[in-house]
Amino acid sequence: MTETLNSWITSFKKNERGSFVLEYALLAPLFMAITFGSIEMGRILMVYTTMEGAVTEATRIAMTGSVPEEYETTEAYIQHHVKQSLENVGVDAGVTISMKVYDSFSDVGAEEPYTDSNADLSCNNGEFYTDVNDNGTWDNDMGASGTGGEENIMVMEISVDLPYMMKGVVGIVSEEKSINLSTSTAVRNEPYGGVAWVPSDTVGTCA
Ligand SMILES: [Ca+2]
Ligand SMILES: [Ca+2]
Repeated sequence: MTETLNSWITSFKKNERGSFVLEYALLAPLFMAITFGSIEMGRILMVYTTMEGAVTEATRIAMTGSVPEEYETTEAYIQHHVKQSLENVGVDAGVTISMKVYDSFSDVGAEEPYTDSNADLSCNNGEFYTDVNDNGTWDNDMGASGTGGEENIMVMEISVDLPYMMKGVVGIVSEEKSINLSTSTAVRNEPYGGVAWVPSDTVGTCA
């Protein structure tokens, strides 16, 4: 009886080991996907936090209209600061920095006004438009490039096309090779006594 019991226990242990190996084989890929996925998520979060820090610092400088030493313009400092911050977390490509200036918050992202004579909701057919940003063409966003002058509204946007580090793991759930991260902020420049940017009232015609 004891022998039978012992042999049964031995066989149960063997089975248990076999079942452990099987379970491990099934769970290992999942466990690795979770581990590497967490590393990837951590990296994305780190880059995003860096972008937010950079946009805050860049806006803080631009708002005061001051040009930090060793730089010719505020824009040059911002470009350098943002790129340097991102390089520190391993991002040296795919970075876009956009600085746009507007006359008021309500103008942010708005199109240049035009007379829609043929009522087709697009500027065409020789219709007149106001070239607010003075670039010689009708735009669906009237923002002029740059940080503007005192009391102007400035919108700063940083976007990064970040290639996945763990493409193999991400490939299980997505075919995308990179993730697009973007952060922006809109502020009113301080009345620092400089010259304000003024919207242009030049009239153009749409083709
Ligand atoms: Ca039209
Ligand atoms: Ca324009």
